[in-house]
Amino acid sequence: MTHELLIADKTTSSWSLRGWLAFRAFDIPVRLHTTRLYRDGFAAEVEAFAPGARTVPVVRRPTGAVLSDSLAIGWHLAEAFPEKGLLPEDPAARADAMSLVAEMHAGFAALRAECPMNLRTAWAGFSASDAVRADLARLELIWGRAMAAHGGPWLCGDYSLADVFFAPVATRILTYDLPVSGPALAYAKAQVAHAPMRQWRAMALVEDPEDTVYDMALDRRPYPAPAPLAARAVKEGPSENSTCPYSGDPVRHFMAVNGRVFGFCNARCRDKTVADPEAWPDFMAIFAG
Ligand SMILES: N[C@@H](CCC(=O)N[C@@H](CS)C(=O)NCC(=O)O)C(=O)O
Repeated sequence: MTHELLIADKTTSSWSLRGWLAFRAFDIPVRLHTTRLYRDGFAAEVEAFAPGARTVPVVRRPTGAVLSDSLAIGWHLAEAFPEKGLLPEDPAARADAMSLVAEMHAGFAALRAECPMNLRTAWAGFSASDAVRADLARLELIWGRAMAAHGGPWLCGDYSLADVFFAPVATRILTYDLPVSGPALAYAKAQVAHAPMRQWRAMALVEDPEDTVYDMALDRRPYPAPAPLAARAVKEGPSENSTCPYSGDPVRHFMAVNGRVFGFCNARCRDKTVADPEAWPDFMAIFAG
């Protein structure tokens, strides 16, 4: 029996990202369902998945009970899987992580409204309003305090729910080139280089259609993440591996990287790996082997 999670567009749905990271970053099994924002049928699909829910992410527990908000999902998983480390064990770090999560969930309205998440691109020449600058000043204060108190490398020591909730804020700092100090910039860079974040973006690039909803009237810059290994889909093998690195099933779809060919059981697994091979530890294990 597995939790089921309904999310929307990976490129732009920052709350979906938080819901997914709360499972993925802590290796908690989940069955994923996807809908699309701003389309006829969104409300009906959410309602069909979980009666009474109105937004994504939404979780259906194995018992059938519903969690219809990212904060509730985070608290529930921390409680249901105490061994997974969603919240630090140290009481002081745990209290700080809970405060950071709650403040992110309730606040930073200007930053969220004026800098929508878009993982396909970065923008040149964005000018931060006074309200966004005030949000950034608050971020710097609470991030700096938490890291100084708990020693890093993440906000409250090891990666925790606090980092989950600030992941889409970190991408905005980089994609809008927001004015922050060195430590906040370094934290934002660590967030976009984190493997689960890279996995989410790789899936966004291959699964989401281009969408103009959050386009800005600004020039585009390349997305500021580590450059992926150059890989491409190829029609045929043979491949070095006979079974898929993810499912263990026989390979039928192929990818070339560094002059070598690897196989996958389906095109979706192949394509998400083409988008960013190093994001996927199971693939990298055979690549390095
Ligand atoms: N407080 C909610 C916010 C969720 C939310 O606003 N999700 C957006 C997508 S990122 C949504 O479902 N929007 C659709 C709508 O508001 O109709 C949470 O933390 O989960």
